[in-house]
Amino acid sequence: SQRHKLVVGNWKMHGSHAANAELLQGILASRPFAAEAAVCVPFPYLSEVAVTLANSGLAWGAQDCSVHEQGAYTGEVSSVMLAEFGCRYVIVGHSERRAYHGESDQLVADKAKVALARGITPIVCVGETLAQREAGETAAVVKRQLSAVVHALGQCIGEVVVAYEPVWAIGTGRTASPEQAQEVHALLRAQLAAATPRASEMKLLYGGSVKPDNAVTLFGQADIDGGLIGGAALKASDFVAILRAAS
Ligand code: G2H
Repeated sequence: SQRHKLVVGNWKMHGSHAANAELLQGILASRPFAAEAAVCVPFPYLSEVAVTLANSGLAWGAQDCSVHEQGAYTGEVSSVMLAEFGCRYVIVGHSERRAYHGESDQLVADKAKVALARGITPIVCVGETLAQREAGETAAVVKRQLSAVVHALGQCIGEVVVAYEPVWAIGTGRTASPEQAQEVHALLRAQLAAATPRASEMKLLYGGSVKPDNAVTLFGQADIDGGLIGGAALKASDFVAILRAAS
């Protein structure tokens, strides 16, 4: 496709001062990248990552944000704060947050809206569980999840990145086949096209056990514009190999 590929590392709750420095140096040593690249890191590391990656060509972001801008919300981090640390992206609605923190479609949509209002691109995650796939509900589930975001954002929907992450493929080593992923991406793109003329420019990422050896075929699909990478984003050589696959 004409769309420039995007590869985003989702570090989840991994890292340490020492490990982050080594990982980032390993990635930066392999510049320049043909694809656009970013890492979404745990909140406490945003400050050091912002310093290390300033003007590096590698963008950074967070893995969640509050739906509120400030106030008595103990433990929460706002998009206003993320903007102060130079975040270009924030992941919202990852299935781990939907499942372990009870995040609803509406909350995820509202988070995407507050992030965009602060100039941060939300990476909105959607995806079905294994039970939903087996019940033939995949299309309905992702449609419902995306629909909440479309309604919340209106024409601004064209500014988000969407990540399709089938829950059964996350961290399991079980990747969706390129055909299975493409099928859902095509549905998502069609749904977006009904909402915005910019749908054809929007980036739709695939996430769920993307590795160096499956990245090329996944990224070769017509509606897959890159990946959201978990486990393989923690090793510089793997992340760089995936970035190369996106070139
Ligand atoms: C899916 C993905 C990153 P992994 O959650 O968001 O993780 O590549 O480890 O399946």
